[in-house]
Amino acid sequence: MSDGRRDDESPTPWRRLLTARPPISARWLVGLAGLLAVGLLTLERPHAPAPSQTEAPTQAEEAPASERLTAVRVIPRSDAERAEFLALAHDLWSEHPSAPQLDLVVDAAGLETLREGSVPVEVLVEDVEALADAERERLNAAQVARPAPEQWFSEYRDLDTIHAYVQQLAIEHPELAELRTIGQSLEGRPLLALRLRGSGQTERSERTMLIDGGLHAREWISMMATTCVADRLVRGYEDDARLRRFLDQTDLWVIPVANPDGYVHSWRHDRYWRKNRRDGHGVDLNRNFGVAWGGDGSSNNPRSQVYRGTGPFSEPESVALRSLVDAERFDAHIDFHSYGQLLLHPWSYTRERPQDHRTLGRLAKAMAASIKAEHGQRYRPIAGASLYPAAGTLMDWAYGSHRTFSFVIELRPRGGTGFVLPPDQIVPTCDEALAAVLTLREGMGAAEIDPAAR
Ligand code: 0X9
Ligand code: ZN
Repeated sequence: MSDGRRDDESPTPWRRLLTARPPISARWLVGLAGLLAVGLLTLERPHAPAPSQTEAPTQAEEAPASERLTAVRVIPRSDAERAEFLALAHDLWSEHPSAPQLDLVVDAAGLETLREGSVPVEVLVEDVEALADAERERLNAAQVARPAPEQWFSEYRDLDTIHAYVQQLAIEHPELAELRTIGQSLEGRPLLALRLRGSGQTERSERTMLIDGGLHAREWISMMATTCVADRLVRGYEDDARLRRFLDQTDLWVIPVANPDGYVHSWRHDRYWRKNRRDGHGVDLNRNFGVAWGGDGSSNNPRSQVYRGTGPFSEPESVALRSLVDAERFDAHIDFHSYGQLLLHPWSYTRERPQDHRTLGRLAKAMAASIKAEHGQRYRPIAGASLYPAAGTLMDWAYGSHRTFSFVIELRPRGGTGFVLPPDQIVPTCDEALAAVLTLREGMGAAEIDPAAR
C-alpha cells in the first residue's frame, strides 16, 4: 500500500484515494434493511460481543455494471501516468517489486478510461463486492463458528473463534503454551498473545521471537497463518524433532490478531477495511510506530488508507506492541501480511542500507528458499523501501529501536483475487509461514546478534 503517500502536498492525482469506499455497499444496505425489518440484526455497538458468522447479511446480488468496482493490474510507463491511474482509483490493493505495477480498484467509468488508454489492463477481480459477498455466503453456509478440530484450518475464522482456539490451545498444553493479554484495542477487545516455550529450554540456547498477524484487517490469511503456526508447533512438539528443537531453543510469542476491532469490522461491515477503528476513519497501525513516523508513504489525512494517526503510538494497539517488544527485546520478528508473496526486510522508510543489511538479506533469501521447498511458490526477498517507502512501520521500529531482526512477509496470493484468498489455500500458506519461522530461527547463528547491542 502506498496511497496517500504525498497527501499533505500533492494535488488532484491522490485525491480520489483519500476518500474511502462507502463502508457498506448499496446492496448490503438493501440486505441490512431487510434484516432490520425482521429484527434479526442488532446495531453495531463498540463493546457488543461479535455476532456469530451466521447472523451477517447474505445478499450476493450482482451489482449493475455501472456501480461495479473492479480490481485491475496496470503497469504505468511514467510517473505522470502512474499519478493518472491513481487518480482513478477507489482503493489501492498492492504494489509489486517489478515496479511500477499497480493493483487498483476502479469504478466502471475508471475502467473505461483505463481501457481507452494504450496500457494493457489485466482484470484481477471483475466485481470486488460480489467476491466479498460470495465469500460471506460461503461462510454463512459453512456454519463455521464451531468447526471440528480437523476442519479448523479449512475455512477462515472470526475473531471470537480465533481467540477461543488459542485459549483452548493453552489450556490443553500448559507445559508449552501460556495465554497472555498484552493490552486492549480501542474498542476494548483483548489483544491476546500465546507464549510458547519447550520444556527442554536452557538459558544458553534461548532466542526470543515474535510473530503477529492481522495488523491490517482485510488480510485474513495473516491471522489464519499465524494461528496455524502456533498450532503446528504445539501439536507437533512431541513427535517432530525439528519443531521440538525450535521450541526448546526459542521463546516464541504469537499474536494472532493485532488489530481486532478492524478485523471484526471487516467481517461484519466492510470486507476491504484495513485500519483500526479510530473515530470511524481509522488509523493505519503500520504507519503509527515511532521510527521515521510521519515520513514518506504515510498520510496526515484521516481518510487515507495510510493515515498515520496524530502522533507515534497514538493507538492502543501499537502501544501494546511497543510495550511487549520493549520488555522482551526480541531477537527476531515476522509481521505477517498479505498479499504479493514478498519477504521484506528493513528499512521500509528509506532506501539507505541498515548496518545488518547483508545478514537481513541472507535471512530473507533463506526464508524464501524454504518457502519454495514447501509448494514451489516464489516469495521475493527485497528491502521494503525498494518496493515503495512506508514510514512508521512496526518492522522499522522493532529493528530501529531494539535491533530485532524484523521482517514483513506478504503471504499468498501473488495477485489472484487479492485479499479474498480461497480457503483451500490456508493450509499450504501455513506450511510456508511455518517454514519461514523455522528457517529464520535456524539461520540466526550464535554470533549473529550481540545481545549487548540491544
Ligand atoms: O504497506 C504496508 O504496510 C505493507 N504492505 S500491505 O500491502 N500489507 O499493506 C508493507 C510494509 C513494508 N514496507 C514497505 N513496502 N516499504
Ligand atoms: Zn498489510
